[in-house]
Amino acid sequence: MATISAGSGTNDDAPGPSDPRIDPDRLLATLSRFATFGATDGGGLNRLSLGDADGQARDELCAIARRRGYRVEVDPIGNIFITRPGLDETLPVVLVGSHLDSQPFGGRYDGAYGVLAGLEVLLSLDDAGVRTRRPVTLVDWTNEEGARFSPGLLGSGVVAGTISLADAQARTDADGITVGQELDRLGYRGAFDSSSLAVHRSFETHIEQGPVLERTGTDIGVVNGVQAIRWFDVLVQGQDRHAGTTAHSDRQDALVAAARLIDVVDQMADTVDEDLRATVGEIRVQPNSRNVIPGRAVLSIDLRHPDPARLDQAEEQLRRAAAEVGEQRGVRTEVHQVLEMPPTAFDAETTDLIRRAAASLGRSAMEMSSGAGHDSMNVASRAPASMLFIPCVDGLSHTQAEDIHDEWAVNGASVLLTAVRWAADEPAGHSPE
Ligand code: HGY
Ligand code: MN
Ligand code: MN
Repeated sequence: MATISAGSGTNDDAPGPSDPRIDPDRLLATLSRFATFGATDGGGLNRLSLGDADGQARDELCAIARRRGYRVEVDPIGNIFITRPGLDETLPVVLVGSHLDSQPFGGRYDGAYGVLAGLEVLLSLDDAGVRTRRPVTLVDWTNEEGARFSPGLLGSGVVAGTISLADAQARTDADGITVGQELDRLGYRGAFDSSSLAVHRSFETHIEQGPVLERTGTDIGVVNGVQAIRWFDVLVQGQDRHAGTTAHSDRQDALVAAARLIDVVDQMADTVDEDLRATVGEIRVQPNSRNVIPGRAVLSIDLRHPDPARLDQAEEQLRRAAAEVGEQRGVRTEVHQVLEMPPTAFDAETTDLIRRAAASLGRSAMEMSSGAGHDSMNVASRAPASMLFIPCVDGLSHTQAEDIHDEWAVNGASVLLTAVRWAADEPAGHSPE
């Protein structure tokens, strides 16, 4: 059980610092400012990883950090680590943060809230003149979403070792541009050795991206884990032919074959079980012309379930259906796995710190697991990690309609500040592992 020093970790002879508090106006103003980087007409964000808008957001974050005298380090996959020094720089850091990249027509808070609530924690410690025992490091993870460069969780995956740096830098977008080229273009191919970063505890703050907290009127989600994720690309190769001269019996129509597979994926909530989440989010058709029978189709598939055995079942059904459709429609099908994340159980002690921080501030809290994926899945493989959620309106996320209430934003940052301070002041000998 963590022993939490009530103090603030300052040296005894200095005048006592004031108790650090979140500055609500500053937090809300920062959220609004960052929502201008990649703002869409629909009130959301189009801030794809390593695009110009992501570059602007990254530059702004680093500029704020440098003005405050924090250490700014960038690793070779573009992850940004901003450190507020502690009394003892030899101790492992307390890590906060999330991601600044968004979905193509995503929301203003998915990821950005976690980065900017983490920034507000550092600024609040400054304002109160509090020097924590351990350094506190804020991270912006590269390409969490995987919308432009697949797979997602890319930057944290390199640090966790789930993908090599070379493979990650070589990933290409739909136009064949690589991650490495974009890192160079924006100036974010750094040299910091993030694999050597020693982390005492990690706290990621995020919107729930689901309806439970709002529906139950609960302030804080204390997240104990994340369900398993598996992504696939399915290639369907037929033959493009003239739409007017080719009898249906002579067709090898890749799009019709793909449509059969989309139906199979949609039925998996019945054929596997109702807790399975199976989605075909993307289809790329070639040549994509009205009067050409499509010769090629590529589907993106996202499968999630708390139990990996159920994902095995879903994967087996997908592979069997692809083979059968290939036979029936005279097309070649290939199923390629592009991401595999096992279910994650967060560190119990770190999770308990969040629970107790919420209680100390009189905030209601409930324990929950996450349906959405997060970089903390990768962090948890290297350090004691956990997450805290705030509600979002109607549980909406990955849409421009994503929204939060100001009070929710402030509650989450306040609980984060308390948990971070306690963790950062845990005795040097305390090793949560
Ligand atoms: O896909 C996810 O679960 C995350 O929101 N990127
Ligand atoms: Mn996110
Ligand atoms: Mn997301």
